[in-house]
Amino acid sequence: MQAFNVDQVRADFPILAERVHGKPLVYLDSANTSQKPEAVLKAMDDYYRHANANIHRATHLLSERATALYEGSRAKAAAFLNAPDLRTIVLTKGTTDGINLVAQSYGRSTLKPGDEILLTWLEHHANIVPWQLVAEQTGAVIKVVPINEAGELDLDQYAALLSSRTKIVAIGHVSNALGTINPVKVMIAQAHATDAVVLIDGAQATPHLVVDVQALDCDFYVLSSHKMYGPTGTGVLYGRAALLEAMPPYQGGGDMIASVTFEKTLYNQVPYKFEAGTPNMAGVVGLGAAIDYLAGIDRDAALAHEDAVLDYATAQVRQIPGARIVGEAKHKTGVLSFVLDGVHPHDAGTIMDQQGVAVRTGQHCAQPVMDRFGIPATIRASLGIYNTREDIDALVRGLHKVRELFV
Ligand code: 7TS
Repeated sequence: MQAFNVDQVRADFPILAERVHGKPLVYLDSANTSQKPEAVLKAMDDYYRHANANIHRATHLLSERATALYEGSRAKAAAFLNAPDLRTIVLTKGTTDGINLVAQSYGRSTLKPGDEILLTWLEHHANIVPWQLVAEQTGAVIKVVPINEAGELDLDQYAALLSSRTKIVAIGHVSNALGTINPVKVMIAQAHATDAVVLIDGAQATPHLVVDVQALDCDFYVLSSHKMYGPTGTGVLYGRAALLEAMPPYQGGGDMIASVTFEKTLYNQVPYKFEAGTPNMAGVVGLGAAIDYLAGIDRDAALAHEDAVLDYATAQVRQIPGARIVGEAKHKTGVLSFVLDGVHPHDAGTIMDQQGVAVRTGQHCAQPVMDRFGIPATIRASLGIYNTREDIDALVRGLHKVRELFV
């Protein structure tokens, strides 16, 4: 493993050399989707050049290669999350897919009218809407843990909302809109004390934090490859083996069956029971390469670097007249959300783009968070391992330009 060197890391990401509108690209939208290192691009290209065939089926060499690569990525994902065994790793399309799987398979088969699903005000829509769908289908009721002015969960309210009626608790590990890191380990233990099953939405956590599902003791953990330097269209659902074994299939089709007759179909063992149809094999190979890439860097040092850039960004943006930071939790990572008095975030985004600075503006698929703070949208700068203080200086120059034009 190499010491963390941001210049070296930047050189691994070819797109960072791109120019946009004639300016060097300053990419501050990694919470939306991260950029991909050469190693990921190469692994996917190599897959199509040397191994492409359908997995688990044919007896020819290419199919064996494809299957070995696909299953190899499952093993890498298990190691990445410190999952106890390969049966607990379901390869999905991403976080949204993983949450819908759990809601429709586990939730729909176990929830009864009046049962409660506990969410938080910080959730991304992907960790709200699937639960609303299953609540409508089963008569379960959704409860929501409030947040304070800093954008932190109210843990007293969390404890008060947990009861014997609570069957599922679904919590984001890190908020995509504010960057708040939630104390999920203690929250999981509290939920287990009332026998609730806990799903952690790790979409914004795995790009930054080292995650150990056994240490967390969660029941389900979901992530998206594309936010952690892998390709789009792939992700991971970790599930406790006993739960996955007992859950009905989510989708039916090829590869998830043991035998099919018109009278009765027997399902394949986990995790294959949940992987119907031809999966995104090249994407899964890319996910494996992204995990290898992260394994090759000192992640503690990478996080320290990202946090130092976030602290710098916070201090710099605070000095801009009329700027107000939204979300000032004690424990944060990766995200700086703010508003500028007198400027609509979308206008700011457009002016920033013309200067080569890519930020996201809007409600970030977390409308309840915006509603909580009484604002329609924020400007969000989100960080990856490749961002630098120079990127933040460009952000700040861009924001001064925005103020010149609008204020
Ligand atoms: N959960 C969280 C916490 C997220 O941040 C996102 C995507 C999702 C779930 C959904 O992930 P997907 O890969 O299935 O789409 N978040 C964002 C964002 O912050 N900006 O764009 C997408």
